[in-house]
Amino acid sequence: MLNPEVAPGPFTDLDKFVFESWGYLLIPSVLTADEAAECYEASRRLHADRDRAFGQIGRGYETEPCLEKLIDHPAVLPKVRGLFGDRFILQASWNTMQPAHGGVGGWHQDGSSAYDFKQLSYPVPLIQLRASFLLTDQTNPGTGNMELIPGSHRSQVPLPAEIRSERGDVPIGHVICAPIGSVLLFHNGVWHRTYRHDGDQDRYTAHYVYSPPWVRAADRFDNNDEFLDNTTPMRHALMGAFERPDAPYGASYEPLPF
Ligand SMILES: O=C(O)CCC(=O)C(=O)O
Repeated sequence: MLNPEVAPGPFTDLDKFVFESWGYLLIPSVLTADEAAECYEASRRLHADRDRAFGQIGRGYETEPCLEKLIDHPAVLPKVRGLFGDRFILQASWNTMQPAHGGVGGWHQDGSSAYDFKQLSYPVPLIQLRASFLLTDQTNPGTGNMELIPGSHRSQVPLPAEIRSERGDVPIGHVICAPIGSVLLFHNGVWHRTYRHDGDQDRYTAHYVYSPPWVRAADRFDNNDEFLDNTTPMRHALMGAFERPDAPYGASYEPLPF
């Protein structure tokens, strides 16, 4: 299957071309099967108190060390830096559960329905760059894959309303097939949905969303002080926690401690 596969780590000129063309990259097998299994168990704990229905839980990094480690994973962070430069934040982290035998999700672009990113400019700017760690094997279609429409972040027209309301198929829909532990990195403007899941095991995916520093966090109103006190300098900085001496987000905004 044709996949925009790239190597972990440095963001190369070819990575940039692939990302600009399709709006996403796939880094295969970033986590070992054991690491992914540890994150899977952590995900189960996060979702333990809710119904077994599709749903997303934020801030898992505050209580689950294996999910905290993914915030600045060395296979992924250089790509985020390559796209955003030296100043960006973790805008949100969502841990998604799709129950066994779950159907397809609705097509959408990421952003804010309160003020759509496409009101800002064309093409839709890169405001939310998402790294999705696949915590289950998704080498075959029908395993709770993500489905993306390549290049759709540049489409001047929306996906037709009837396709969206019927959750219909699209001839250029790309069902991402990748082994456990792979990472999908994608632009907020790419139309995407959750693909169907025919398997017997609930599917969990750990999503990490990076943004310019002035974007408001979406998984928290405030940072958790205990987490900030105990985490690494890089993760502390990625939470957007810094002293604002005079002009917030001005020249005093320190680059990340790479
Ligand atoms: O199925 C998932 O894990 C992600 C769902 C989705 O499309 C989203 O969070 O925007």
